[in-house]
Amino acid sequence: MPENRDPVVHLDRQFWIVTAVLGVLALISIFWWVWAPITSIMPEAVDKAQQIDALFRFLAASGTALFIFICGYILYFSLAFRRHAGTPENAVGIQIHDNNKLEFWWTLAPTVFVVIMAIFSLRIWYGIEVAPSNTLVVEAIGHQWYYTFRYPNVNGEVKEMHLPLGQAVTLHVTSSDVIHSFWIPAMRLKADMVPGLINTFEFTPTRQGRYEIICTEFCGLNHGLMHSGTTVNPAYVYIDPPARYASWYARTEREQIHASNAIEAASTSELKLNGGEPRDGAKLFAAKCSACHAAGPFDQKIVGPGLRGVLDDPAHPNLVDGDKATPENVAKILQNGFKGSMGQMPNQAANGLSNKDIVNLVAYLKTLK
Ligand code: HEC
Ligand SMILES: [Cu+2]
Repeated sequence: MPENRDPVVHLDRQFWIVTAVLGVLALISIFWWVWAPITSIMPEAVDKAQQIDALFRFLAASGTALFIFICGYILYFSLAFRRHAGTPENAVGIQIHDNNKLEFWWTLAPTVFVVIMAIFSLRIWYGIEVAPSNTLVVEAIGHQWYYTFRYPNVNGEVKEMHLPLGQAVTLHVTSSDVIHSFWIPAMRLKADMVPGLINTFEFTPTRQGRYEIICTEFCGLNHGLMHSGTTVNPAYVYIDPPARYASWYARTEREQIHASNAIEAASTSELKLNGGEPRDGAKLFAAKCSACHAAGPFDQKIVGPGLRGVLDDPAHPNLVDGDKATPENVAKILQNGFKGSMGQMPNQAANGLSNKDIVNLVAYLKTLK
């Protein structure tokens, strides 16, 4: 038996025929993915949906083509080089050592492919995550087991989500209790709703209509209700032509102001502010305030100003309503809300706060120095 001599392996005609067949199958799969009627199953309601579908087509096409080649060759080689009858059981197969040319190409090709994939994905991700200015800022908040939405200058939370066609939207997503997940299939956008954390999307609605919202994270017994298909809390996003959106917005702003006035009168009683528990306040802050307020400096604005030093900042001796920054006056803002140049600070009822909650929150805000 000749030793230490590289055997010459010829790829015969059969191999090239198999390769050609696999190539044709791969091409068919690529054409299928380029053509696949995704939008007849799920419409593309925002600009990002088109980009995400393009990425999906690219990934699915390249994945399927690779799958066909890899599985095809595994099958072919295991048949072509199987042990033939008559070969001794302990026979040793052909020993192949380095092949620099082959190794060079099988390193380079996947590297280039992965880099292309990364650039393609990152560009889309960047567009989803990074805010251009002058967008409509909407917040979606998960609850057990429904969603509410906040709009600039609208008091409290509303139950329906309306968006104007063609206007850029910044959507902040958070939760008031447990982790939910916010998914609008027609937008191809999904994010966890986490108490105390805000996930953000940027997109522009491009297609009018009513689209379903689905909670995709098991969030308790009635998780299944957080789906448009249910009759209890049907959750939809409506993409309206600008004029219809404007009239919905105007009506909602009016209705919400009315609702909160009624509650405001009931809650303007004086509070005793001593005995607050900062740790309870911190928890409340994470759950109910952090969607709009950072625990950072005043200029670190989310919807409202950052609240570090709200009671202890020589640069801001007064609160946004012009009153002195005292615990009593902060409590007053928490009770009554305040509408100023930045937007609407919701009142006690809209934020779902008990009097004790306010006392704890003020105690917590005092610790933010
Ligand atoms: C929907 C968003 C939103 C939520 C939720 C919210 N705030 Fe505000 N808050 C605002 C806005 C907007 C302002 C500023 C109003 C203005 O001046 O235009 C504000 C102002 C304030 C101020 C006055 C700050 C200053 O420097 O004068 C305090 C204090 C405050 N909020 C505390 C809270 C606390 C505590 C919570 C949680 C219970 C909370 N806010 C929840 C939007 C919000
Ligand atoms: Cu949920």
